[in-house]
Amino acid sequence: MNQKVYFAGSIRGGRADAQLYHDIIAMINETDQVLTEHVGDLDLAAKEQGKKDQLIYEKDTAWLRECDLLIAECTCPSLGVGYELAYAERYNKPCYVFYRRSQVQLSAMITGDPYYTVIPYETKEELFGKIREILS
Ligand code: 6IA
Repeated sequence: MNQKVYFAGSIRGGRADAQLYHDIIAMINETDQVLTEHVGDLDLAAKEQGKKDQLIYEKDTAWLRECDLLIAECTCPSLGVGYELAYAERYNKPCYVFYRRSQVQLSAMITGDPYYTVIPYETKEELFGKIREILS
């Protein structure tokens, strides 16, 4: 309850799962607080224009230091999400990494690092059930 959650999902890596990110964020926000709501913004491409990358980096790394835990959806590969995972490990933040096993073979740099809790799933119901367990 009321934990600060850093939700990580692909932005420039591709937006195929944007609706899923949106739904995950809404679900987490029912009980806890997502710091990174923009990841689920369905109109992000238009808003991204003109945003300074350095400001994005500074804001996101501040949130990474502030969060209680990180939840990442990694089916769509993203350099930024990989960076965020390494950054969160440096600050000893618990990290839960989700991906759809049938669609992607996750990088060995994530699955090979015992620090991360890697959770494969197939259905949205399964994913939501596991996130609820983590938050409870
Ligand atoms: O390499 P990627 O762009 O796929 O990296 C995605 C990850 O980096 C996400 O988990 C975000 O936390 C972070 N990230 C990437 N771009 C942005 C961003 N752009 N704003 C905040 N975090 C970002 C501006 C969007 C805004 C104007 C709505």
